[in-house]
Amino acid sequence: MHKTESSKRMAESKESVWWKEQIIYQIYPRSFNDANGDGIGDLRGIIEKLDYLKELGVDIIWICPIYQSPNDDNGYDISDYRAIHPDFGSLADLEHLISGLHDRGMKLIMDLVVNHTSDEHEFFKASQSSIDNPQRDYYIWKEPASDGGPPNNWMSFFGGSAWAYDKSSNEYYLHLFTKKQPDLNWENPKVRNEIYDIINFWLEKGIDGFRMDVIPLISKRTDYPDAHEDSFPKVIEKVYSNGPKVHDYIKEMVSKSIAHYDVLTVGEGPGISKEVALKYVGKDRGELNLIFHLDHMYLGQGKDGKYTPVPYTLTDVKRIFNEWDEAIGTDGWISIFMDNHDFPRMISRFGNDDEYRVECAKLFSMLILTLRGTTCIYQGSEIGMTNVAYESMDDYRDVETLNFYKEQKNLDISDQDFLMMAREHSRDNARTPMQWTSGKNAGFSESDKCWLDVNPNHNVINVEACKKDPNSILSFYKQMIKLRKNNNTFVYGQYEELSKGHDKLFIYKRWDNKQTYIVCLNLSQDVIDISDYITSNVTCMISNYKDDNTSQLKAWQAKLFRTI
Ligand code: ISL
Ligand code: CA
Repeated sequence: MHKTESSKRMAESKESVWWKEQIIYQIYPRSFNDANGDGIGDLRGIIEKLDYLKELGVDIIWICPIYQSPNDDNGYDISDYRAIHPDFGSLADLEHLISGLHDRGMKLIMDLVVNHTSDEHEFFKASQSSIDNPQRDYYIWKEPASDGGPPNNWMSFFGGSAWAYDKSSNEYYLHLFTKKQPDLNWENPKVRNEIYDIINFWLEKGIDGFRMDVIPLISKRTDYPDAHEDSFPKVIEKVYSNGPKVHDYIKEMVSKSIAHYDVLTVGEGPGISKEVALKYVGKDRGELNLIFHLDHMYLGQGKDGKYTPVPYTLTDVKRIFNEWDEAIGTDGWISIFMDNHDFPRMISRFGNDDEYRVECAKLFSMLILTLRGTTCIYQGSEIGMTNVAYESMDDYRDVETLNFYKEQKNLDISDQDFLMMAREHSRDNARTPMQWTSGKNAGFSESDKCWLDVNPNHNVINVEACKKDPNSILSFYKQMIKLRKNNNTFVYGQYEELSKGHDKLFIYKRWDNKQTYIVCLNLSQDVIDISDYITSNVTCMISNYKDDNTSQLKAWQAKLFRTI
């Protein structure tokens, strides 16, 4: 072998790691599949669907928190990190799930929520019990401001002050999320060691990594400055996230736990801008493997977040993808996704979930499977699930929706308008039960009542119907997943948008020294000529329409070309 060739191979193999090439599938366990008929999805329910997931072609399953929790925020408020919530099953069920996945060559990553605990966690109970308790400084306690009010003007992600008053000690504790999610004090080395023990406990069970909830929030600016930014995402970025010790903490966490295992770490990155991202995921940083940045997800959030909306366009979405690709390239790594359990359904938000629902769902699958980064598919996207339009606020369960509803008067929104906004923005849009069949409860549960009502459109949108139709969204996902997995150009290849500035087209090139692909997406209902973009000899590999006229894109048409 030539020297150059062998060194090139070495470079390639150094570059190639499983978590770049594999595909993540996110499961919201309460809503995936209910095996025991109590109306709540569970681990046995997931186990029943492992062959479905294998057939889809995904590799890494991320499951949202399944630990013991009073469920103020559906498991993101943990009261015992080493116990499985009985709603979901037992530790034995989890072990069964791990082996079921491993037997199929798949992996499991769990949610690690360690910026905060539940207020029902033993640590917080001790901490709150008295100012002199040795665990008092496991959390962040502050004296009132001079007027007796909260120590500063920080707002919770879910509305209202981020400080809760504790009468018995006349102090406030910090909770960036709900009052029942007090923030841990990472300045305290004892807290950090407790957390590393928890991480090691789960790694020893043989899981394949973690999705780390709000990881850039763990280090606080300990002078607690007031926030003056003009949008909530900016407050997150400039005031809550990227605190002075965040990288020391992540490095320490990795060296004391993660580094001893071949596992994947995905940081959820609220407030991680493209300017600082490489500090978290840069190849040689010894921190995280990849992040979910939220720039495109936070589009449209104004002063207090999603319920004080500001306008944005699809050009902003493209710009964000472009800028992130440029900032990261192959120096670090990100995930590509367009929805999760915290945001509306991707086709309802960015596309057309009505007349062109099928075309749109296929188009967005092509988008998330051909950009540079590890694709993460949220459960239900593979069958084109949509937002739900509940009749009344009584049908909503999400604490964010309900808290902002309480705050609605301050936000100057009428009752009817709030319901309309909830239909557009509520996290429950993404949390309705998975639609397996057109039957009772969409085949999700035998129960008479599910924890959150199923979307009535399950009579049309469901897995069973997709399986019968060779042109279904599900079948398109399978083809796209196969295509990506057989062509590493989509993983490692370079990226460039060819349609910059166009407000309807998103056309880009992915290439390396072996192949060039051109992805053509029409993010509108107009028929658009694309002959200017397809200059060389090309062959169409897949399209979401039957016809193959290379010079035109129909409404929400998506075509993938290979140059020959
Ligand atoms: O949900 C959001 C906006 O509606 C986000 O701002 C979200 O709160 C943020 O990305 C953090 O999310 C994560 O931590 C939260 C939890 O509620 C979310 O479900 C989780 O993904 C607190 O643990
Ligand atoms: Ca159940």
